[in-house]
Parts: sequence; structure tokens; C-alpha cells
Amino acid sequence: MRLGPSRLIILSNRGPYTTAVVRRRVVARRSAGGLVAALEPVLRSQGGTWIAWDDRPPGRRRPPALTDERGPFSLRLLPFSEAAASNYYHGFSNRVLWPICHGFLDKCRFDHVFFRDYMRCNLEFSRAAVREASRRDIVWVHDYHLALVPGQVRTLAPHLRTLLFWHIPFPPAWVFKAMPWAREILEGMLGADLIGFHTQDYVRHFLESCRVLLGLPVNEARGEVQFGRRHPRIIACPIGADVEAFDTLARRPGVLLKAHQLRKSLGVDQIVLGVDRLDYTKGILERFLAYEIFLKKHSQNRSRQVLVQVAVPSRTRVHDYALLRRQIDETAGRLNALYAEGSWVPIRYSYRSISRESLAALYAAADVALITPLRDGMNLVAKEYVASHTRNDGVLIVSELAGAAEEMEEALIVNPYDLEKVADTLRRAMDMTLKEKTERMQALRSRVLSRDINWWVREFLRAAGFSLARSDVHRGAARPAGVPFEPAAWIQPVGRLGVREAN
Ligand code: GDG
Repeated sequence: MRLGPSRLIILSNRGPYTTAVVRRRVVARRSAGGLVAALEPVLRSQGGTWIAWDDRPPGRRRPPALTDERGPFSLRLLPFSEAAASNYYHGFSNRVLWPICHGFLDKCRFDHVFFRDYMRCNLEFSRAAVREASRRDIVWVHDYHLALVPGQVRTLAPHLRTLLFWHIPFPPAWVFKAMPWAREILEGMLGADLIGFHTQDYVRHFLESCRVLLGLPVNEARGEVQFGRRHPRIIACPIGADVEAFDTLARRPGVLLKAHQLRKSLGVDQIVLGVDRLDYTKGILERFLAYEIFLKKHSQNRSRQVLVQVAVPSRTRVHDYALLRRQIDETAGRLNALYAEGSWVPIRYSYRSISRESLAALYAAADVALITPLRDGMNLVAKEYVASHTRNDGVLIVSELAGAAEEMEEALIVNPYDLEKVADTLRRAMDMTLKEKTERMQALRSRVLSRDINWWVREFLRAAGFSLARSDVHRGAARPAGVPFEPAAWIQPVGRLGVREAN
């Protein structure tokens, strides 16, 4: 079946555009994420609506919802009261579902008010979806912020076809069970006709939770749950990187020049790179400690390498994140004070978001990518690093606790908690022969390039029973993020809007 006349109704916590003031006019810019780049062309060719939370400060939004019927598709941004948004997003999403799904039970705060507002905000999303969708449209829900939406949509409009993609890990049943609302969340998710996870392990965990916590019959071989008279399907469909964007950027003279200048200014033989949102799941602190072991073990040639770490501000209102930021700052400071030699310092740490061009230059300049999350649904940075190494150089070290490791057996795979081993693997990466590097990178590239973000969109929709022409997904995907998209209705003389932090 082709997508045919079906329009796509996409629901995600954050919208596809950020707004900025350019020459006293508000313009919308496409967010940097690959998801938007991949879905925009589909929405453009099929038509549809993107529904997201209006997370701009209350005084700066246009109530009740921003719409631009003249754009390639419409956009509905849902304004929530500050208290509801805080409980829904900072509370239930980031202090309950995020930590429990990553196996960090000690970081959970099980507060009933969080769940109450999570339910209410999810219901706003669901109502908006039902208002937008006609009988033949497809409602595609993204991620853990909206777990109850598939069930709510099914109650409000049983005829609608709903898909859910879960971008983070799904934990074993005995972990998930600790959450007081585990059953409600599972039932909400099961409202979807198709549920996608990054890996087969997450699929197994989800099926096990349905069996153990809800007592439902599951068919593991077919990836099916019997839920009343319905049989929602559960599949693994690993998300890919925006390969086209990074491959193109990595060949651009300006980016290559930037990479060259960076190498020159750092003045070392080898650059080791870490790029993450500042999040306890990403293992930044543990990475620094492993690097310290490396520095101690190889004291003779210390100043021949540097660890460049970019930490993107994230969830700064949550206490655990503020605390972690301080610990990371202090650890970088301590290592730099302890091991500095002349003008050389072991860690170049920056706490900020950088442009995609700068990110591509960093990827291209780095000899080793040290990607050691303690738990990660997938990890797109690993794939983007590979996509940027067009000359098959560079070594990827990746955590076995990231979904990405499943598809990247030619990378050097480490346990991020085993600091000694991480330090030794870093040495191994640095000493690797060019021949071995090339062979490994070639194999990695062939997989990362063929299973990119466009492949993922096609594959997921295909599993839902809709085929999509390559051109539907591809058209416009090469357009770099940040190209102004100017929905006329948005142009208004308001003050400068704040810069958002990462999810
Ligand atoms: C969730 C899951 C899953 C990073 N720093 C900058 C920047 N980035 C971009 C990267 C990459 C994205 O952010 C980060 O994606 P990850 O996959 O690494 O991590 P999460 O944000 O935790 O994403 C994860 C993902 O969803 C998709 O399903 O893989 O497991 O946790 O694309 O390029 N972009 C720019 N400046 C930065 O400083 N422009």
C-alpha cells in the first residue's frame, strides 16, 4: 500500500522549528535534529500537521496555537500553563520516565502530581491529533513524553491508525515495575497499532512487561501482544543519522578549513572527542575519570593528545542535572590543574551548543570518538562521526550499553563502567594502524550510510503497511538545517526570543 492520500499527523514534545528574530522579524528555523530533516519532506509531499508543545515563555507566544496554512504543512503548538508543563515535562517525563527507562531508579521521583499533569498534557495532544486527523490519516507519536497518547487517541477516535516510536531504551520488567504507573503507561502505549524501538532487546523487555505486568498473551516470534481484540505489533527499527547532511558538510571546504585550524590551534598529535547533552546517562564524568587513568598510565607522552568534550546544556531546571554540571566542571578543572604542562591542558571542555558546521568540523578533526554512555537508546553522535569520516579514517569507541553498539561491531566496544578498560581501549585506538582503521571505518560507513534517517522513516512506515517512494523521503532532505522557513503568520514585531536548551 502506498501512503496514498493519507496525511501524516506527527506528535512530539518539541516542535520542528525554533524561532529567532532576524531584522526585527520573527522567522522560524528548522531544528538541527535529523528527525525533522527526514520527516519534513514526507510531510511536504503528503501534507499533514506537526503537533508539539509551545515551550516558549508565556509572554512571547501567540495564543492559542500557531498555525501556518500556507507553509508546506501546518504546525500546531500547544500552550500549557507553566505548572502543568513543569509537571509534565520536567517532572514526569524527565524525573520518572527518563531515569526509569535508563535504569537509574535512584534518580526517579514518583510524584502523583507529575503523573496527573502528564495525563492532562497528553490529553491535550490527543485532542489536537483527533481534531487534525481525518479517517485515512496516520497519527505518528514520538517518544516517552507522549506514552499515553496512543491509548487516548484510540478512545477518542477508535478508527484512527496510530504509530508510536520510542526513542529511549525500554528497561526489563522488574525495573519498569518499580514505577507506580507502569500499567497505565503500558496500556497507553498499546493503543498504537505499531510500536517501534531501536533494538531487539528493548522489544523483548516491552513484551515481557506486557506479559508480567498486564498479564497479556504475547507472541515473541511475531512481535505481537494480544490486547483485548487488538494485536499491536512491536518491532525493532534502529534510527539512522542524517548522513546526507554530515557527509556533505564533511566535504565542504569551509568545514575542512575549520577542522584544519582546530587541529593546528590544539597543536597535538591526536584529538579525542566527546559530544553529548549534559546528562547523567551519557557518562561524561566516568569518561573523564577513565581519561585520568589513561593520563597516569601514559605520563611520558601526555601532551600529545587532548580530549575535546562538548556538553550541550540540557534540563537545567532539574536538580540532578545542575549537580552533575558542577561535578563535571570540577573534574575537568581538577584534571587540567593536575596534569597541565606548559600551555597544554588535557581536557578542552565546553558547556554550550555549537553550530552543525562546527560539529561537523569537530567530527572531521577528531582522530578518536569516545562515546561512552552508561545507557543510551541509540546514540546518533556515533553514527554522525562515522558519516563525517569520508576518507575512512578515525576510530570509534562506543559503549556496549548504547543501542548503537548493536549495529557497530567494527567499532571498539567498551563497558563504560570499566574505567581501566576504557583507558586501555583509548591507547589501542591511538596506536591503531592506518590499515586497521580504514578497514573498520569502511565497514562502519557502509552500514551507517545505508541505514540512514531516510531509511528509518521508510522502514518504519513500511512496517506499518505504507510504502513510501524514495523520492518522498529524499526530497529536500539535503537542505541544511537552519535555512529560514518563514510562515507568514509568524512574522510579528516581538522581542528577541530566548535560545532553547537541548531536549
Ligand atoms: C535521544 C536518545 C537516540 C549534539 N550536540 C550538538 C548537536 N547535537 C546533536 C547531535 C545528534 C543529537 O544532537 C543527539 O542525539 P543522540 O542520539 O546522541 O542523543 P539524545 O539527544 O539523547 O537523543 C538517543 C535519539 O533520541 C534518537 O532516537 O539516539 O539514544 O537519548 O544528532 O548531532 N547539534 C548541534 N550542536 C551541538 O552542540 N547543532
